Amino acid sequence: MRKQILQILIDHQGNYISGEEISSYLQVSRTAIWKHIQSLKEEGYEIISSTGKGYSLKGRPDLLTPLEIKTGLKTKIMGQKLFCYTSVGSTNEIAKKKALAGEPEGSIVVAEEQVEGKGRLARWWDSPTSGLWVSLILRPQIDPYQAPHLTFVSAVAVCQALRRFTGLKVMIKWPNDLLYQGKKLCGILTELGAELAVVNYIIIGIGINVNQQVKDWPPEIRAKATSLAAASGKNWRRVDLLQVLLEEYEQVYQLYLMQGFPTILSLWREMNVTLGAEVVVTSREETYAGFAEDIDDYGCLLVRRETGELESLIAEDVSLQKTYNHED
Ligand code: BT5
Repeated sequence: MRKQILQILIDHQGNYISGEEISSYLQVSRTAIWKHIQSLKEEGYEIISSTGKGYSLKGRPDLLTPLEIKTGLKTKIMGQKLFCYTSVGSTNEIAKKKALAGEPEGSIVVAEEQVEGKGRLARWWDSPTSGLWVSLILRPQIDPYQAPHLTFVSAVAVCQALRRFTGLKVMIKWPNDLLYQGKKLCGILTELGAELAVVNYIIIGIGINVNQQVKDWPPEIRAKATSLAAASGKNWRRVDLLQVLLEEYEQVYQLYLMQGFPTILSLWREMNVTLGAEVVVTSREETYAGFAEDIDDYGCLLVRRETGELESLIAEDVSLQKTYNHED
């Protein structure tokens, strides 16, 4: 009921709508409408009530609540079931438990902050309340060796969402980073729950720096991280970004399921900064320079060493020799 009332107020934003009209749309009493309006106000919605005119919505909180996320969400599966928290260790850890408990594909876990946000290879992820930290549960019918494809699906979907939402020319760096002008704006963590031949679930953790300011960064990442606010000079509503993200994700994921990896890879090629670049590769054993030639069918990066051998990389760290300005 509150979602329907909120939707009506949003549809009439800038104008007033009377309690009588709302109650006749929804077939409930005006007193019931009044009570729902009071509880919306308590949640942070700015609603003006004027005698003779009715109600007018002046402002919505940027809170990651089910009501805010679902109102106006245009997806069929992504985010249709959601778990929202104020503070968690890691949304990926919660999503894993939900997946094991049988929650369906498209369920999401989102939190205002993470106190133990995770990066790849047991690294940390700084996750204060000004960012967007979300994990998606997927259950694709693919073989476990194809799971890295989902990192490509995710990078393309998030890149498209960020470009559509902000107009900024965000780029992808293999395997899991989204950059703006060479600085990290978003990281993706893909985790697989599988038996030898069957994928049970895949968790896609997406961390987007939204409204953090440069001074907010821990010193070790200050020079290499950025946020949408730092890049654009203004703050962004995380709820609206999440809705765009879920819509783009659903569309790119469907494309993958119907047309396979080659279609996603060709989209990825248009948005990436790694292929064709001189790179430095850091693996567990060594660090070496090379040239990033191509991506294979499994999503591995093919790097030609200066000595001529071709290496196939799965999850090593690759840094670009030069910082390219992709606004040019
Ligand atoms: C990643 O790892 O980039 C994957 C990050 C995934 C985060 C999401 S948030 C929702 C979900 N729940 C989780 O617990 N995780 C996922 P990696 O490529 O390993 O990068 C980690 C490195 O990036 C760290 O070692 C730092 O150097 C740097 N870093 C940490 N926090 C950052 C931030 N907020 N922005 C930019 N760089 C950061």
